[in-house]
Amino acid sequence: MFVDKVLVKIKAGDGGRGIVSFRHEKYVDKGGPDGGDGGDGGDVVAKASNNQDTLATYRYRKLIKAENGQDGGKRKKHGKRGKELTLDVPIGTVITNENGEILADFQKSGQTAVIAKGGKGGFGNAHFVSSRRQAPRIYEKGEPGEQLELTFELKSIADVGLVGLPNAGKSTLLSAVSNAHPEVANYAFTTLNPHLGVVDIAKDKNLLLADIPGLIEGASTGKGLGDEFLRHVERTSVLLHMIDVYSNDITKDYKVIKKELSKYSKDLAKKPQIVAITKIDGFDKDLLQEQILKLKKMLPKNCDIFAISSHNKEGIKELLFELHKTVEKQKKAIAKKAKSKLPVITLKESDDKWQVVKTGQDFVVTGKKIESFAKRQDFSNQNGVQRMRDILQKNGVLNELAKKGIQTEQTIVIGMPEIARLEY
Ligand SMILES: Nc1nc2c(ncn2[C@@H]2O[C@H](COP(=O)(O)OP(=O)(O)OP(=O)(O)O)[C@@H](O)[C@H]2O)c(=O)[nH]1
Ligand SMILES: [Mg+2]
Repeated sequence: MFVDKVLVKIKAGDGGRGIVSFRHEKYVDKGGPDGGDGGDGGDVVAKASNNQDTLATYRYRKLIKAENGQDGGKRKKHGKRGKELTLDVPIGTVITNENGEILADFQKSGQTAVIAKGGKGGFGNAHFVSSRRQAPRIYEKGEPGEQLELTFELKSIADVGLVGLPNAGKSTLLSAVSNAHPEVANYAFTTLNPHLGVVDIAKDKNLLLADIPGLIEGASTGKGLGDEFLRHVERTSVLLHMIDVYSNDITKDYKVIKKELSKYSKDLAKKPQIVAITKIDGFDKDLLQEQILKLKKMLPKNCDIFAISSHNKEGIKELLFELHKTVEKQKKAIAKKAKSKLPVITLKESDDKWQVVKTGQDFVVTGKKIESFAKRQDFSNQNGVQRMRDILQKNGVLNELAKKGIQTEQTIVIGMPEIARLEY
């Protein structure tokens, strides 16, 4: 089976906790604090690889986890950082989060993107020594690693997408030139699912063709089989637009498909296109020239027309040669533009920003930095509560709470969903 869309649960490693520890020295009753920091949790990284053709390996993996950071140790020993987990995905994979935001869009081998960030390790008590605080018992927990439900979608596995009206001869071409055996019949909508076929062009050179169901006028509004399967050719390098030579109105056939493509997406309509007039075996030569002329008037200057027959292989070699040339050119252009490290998605707001909202009796404080800090504190420990209070004070949150009318003993909730609560 050809798997092209999977939902994957990903968990980056948690940060290790910092510890509270004091030096043991022979003649000193209680030595200085020496609790080490926890190590950071491992990130989950996706990487485009030529060795993967499908997303099948992710189909049955319930939760993919990177390693946690280790806790800090005595004698200021820093916990080991969790190992990064790399997931190989095929080129053409697009990764989106729950909100449909694109985290990565892989276009060439070796590209990487961090898709879930590991949590920061917590500080151990050695970190909190100051002139006023000689023997701190303060420590931080590790921050949990990001846990996300992501969609991996393989959009471009084919080089060439075959498009056209039903019965135009798309599947027949695929079966004539590739290793695929799609169903062929003399009626509309023979093909119900996309098929892929590999065409050998030369040694180590091949073309991947995608045959999809035929489109009809109104496909974008659900007519016929709709246009949802166009996503299988969205990422191809070139579209081969196939038109039946026996058509009564060849320009209309062309326009219908063109319109449906642009209704699906402007980018798809702009993709390089080659036109093939099909089934020319046994068709009158003069009439064929007329059909070609009619079409030429419609097409942009640089768009080639090929007259082919899948039955007797006329024009096929030339067509495949041209398709291959166009695909190579497109791939080069795309690889040139692609960066090797994809940017990690940035939050729209700055990390320092926070808000206070009153909900019922509670005052809810949200903000990336404040929440991240709260996740590292141990609220069962008075020191953790005090540090949280200090940070709220330092960032002006306590002031804002006072302005919003908070009273003593009312509750401050950190995070939405709630991470912690403390009394004002
Ligand atoms: N004479 C002749 N007939 C052809 C040729 N190519 C396709 N046909 C015939 O045209 C009909 C439709 O072919 P298909 O390949 O199933 O067409 P399709 O575009 O895949 O159609 P859908 O899957 O319905 O969209 C079949 O009866 C084929 O035998 C050709 O080169 N010459
Ligand atoms: Mg077909």
